[in-house]
Order: sequence, then C-alpha cells, then structure tokens
Amino acid sequence: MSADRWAAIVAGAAVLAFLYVFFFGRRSAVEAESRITIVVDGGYSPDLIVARRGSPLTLIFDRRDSGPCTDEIVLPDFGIRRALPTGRRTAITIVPQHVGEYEFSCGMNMLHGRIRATE
Ligand SMILES: [Cu+2]
Repeated sequence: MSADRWAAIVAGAAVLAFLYVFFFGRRSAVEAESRITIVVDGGYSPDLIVARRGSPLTLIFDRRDSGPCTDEIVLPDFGIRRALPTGRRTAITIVPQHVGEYEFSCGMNMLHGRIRATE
C-alpha cells in the first residue's frame, strides 16, 4: 500500500476517534427519564439532567461525601431546600412546568447542576 493511502487511513481513523470523543466522551447529560440518580461527591454527577416539561421528575441524590458543602441541596425554582445525609439516597420529585433550565446547588450556592426541560 502506498504512503498516501496509509496517510488517508490514519487521517480517517483520527477523524473517527475525534467524532467519537466529541459526541460521547464528555457527555454528562442524561436523557429524559422520570427517575435519575445523581451522585453527590464533591459535586453532582451528572450535573445536567434532561427532563420533559410537565412530567414529574424524581431526582435521587446519592450522597457519598461528608464535607459540609454538599449537606444541603437547593432547588430555588421549586422552593426546595433539603438535607442530604451522607450515605443515604434522598429523593426529590419536581415537575418542571416550562421549557428551559432550572438550577440546583448546594446550600452555599457553590456547587451547581442544571435540569433542562424540553417539550
Ligand atoms: Cu457548598
């Protein structure tokens, strides 16, 4: 095989690898589901949740760390402030009424996540 052909194959493989990483590698959003577990461990994972407008969404906060920062969760748009005991799963159900993004944060407004409501 010629050097040009090899170069084309290598370039093609590089493009495929890039596309794979671009579309799948860094994605932390989770598609619309009615229940989603969010691991709380120095941050929120995933930190972007895709929901459906008008449908109940249950967020299950699985708190693993014990730092003071994450011991409360706040969803200001829903008027919710809830304690998250370490080693427990705390379920919070909301209904996003409008298309758009809703923030959630720790009690000190330092760590953040988003709920994106779509049609
Ligand atoms: Cu905090």
